[in-house]
Amino acid sequence: MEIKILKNVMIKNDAIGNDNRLLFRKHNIFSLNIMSSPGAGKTTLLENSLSYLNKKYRIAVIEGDLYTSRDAERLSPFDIPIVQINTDGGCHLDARMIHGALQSIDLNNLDMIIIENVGNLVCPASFDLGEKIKVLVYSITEGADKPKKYASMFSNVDAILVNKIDLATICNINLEMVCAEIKEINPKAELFQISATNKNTLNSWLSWLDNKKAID
Ligand SMILES: Nc1nc2c(ncn2[C@@H]2O[C@H](COP(=O)(O)OP(=O)(O)OP(=O)(O)O)[C@@H](O)[C@H]2O)c(=O)[nH]1
Ligand SMILES: [Mg+2]
Repeated sequence: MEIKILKNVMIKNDAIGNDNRLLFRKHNIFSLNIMSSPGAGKTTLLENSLSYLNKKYRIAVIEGDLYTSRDAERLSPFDIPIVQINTDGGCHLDARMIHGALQSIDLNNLDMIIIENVGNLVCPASFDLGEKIKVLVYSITEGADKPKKYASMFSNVDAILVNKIDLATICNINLEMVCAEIKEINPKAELFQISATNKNTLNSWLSWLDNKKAID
C-alpha cells in the first residue's frame, strides 16, 4: 500500500516536471538545479558565479531551504528576482514547488533560472524539477568515501563541482583519487575542482555553463 502511494507521488512529480520543462522551453529559459549536502557551498558558488553570469544573462534564482530566507538574503545584492521556497521540514524540492515559484517570476524577461535545492545528498536526486542541467557540489570536507556511499546522487548529474579544494591537505584528501572514483561512478559528468570562495577557480565551470547555455 505504501509503495503504491510513493509511486503515485513520483508519477505526479514527473508530470509536473514535464510541465516545467515545457514552460522553460516555451520561454527559452536555461535552467539548472544545484544540489549538495548541507553546507557544501551552493550559495557561496552562486555568490561568486553570479557576479559573472549576471552581466551576461537575465537571471532568476529559486532558493530551497527547510526554514529561513538566509540564502535569498545573501544573494539580494545582485538585484535579480529571487524566490525563497521553505519546505517546512521537507528534505528536497519537488516539481510542484518549482511550478508554484515560477508563477511569481516574469518568465518573458529571463535567460536563466538557477535553483538551489535543499541541502541533502539523497532525496533531491530522485525528483525531476524539469531542469535542463543537474549540478552537484561535493565538498571534500565531507570525506573521500562519500561518492560511493551516495552513488545515486553522483551518478545522476551533468556536472560535479569538487569544492573546498583549499582544505584538501588539512582534511587529508587525495584529490586525484577522489576524482578517479567519481569518474568511475559517473564517467559522463563534467568534473571541476574548485574553491567556491575563490573566484579564480571558477573559470572552467563558468565557461562550461556558457557553452551549455549556447547550445540549449
Ligand atoms: N574553505 C572554504 N570554505 C568554503 C568554500 N565554499 C564554501 N565554504 C564555506 O562553507 C560554508 C557553507 O557554505 P554555503 O555556501 O552556505 O553552503 P550551502 O551548500 O549553500 O549550504 P545550505 O544551503 O545550508 O545547504 C560557508 O561558511 C562558506 O564560506 C570553499 O571553497 N572553501
Ligand atoms: Mg545555501
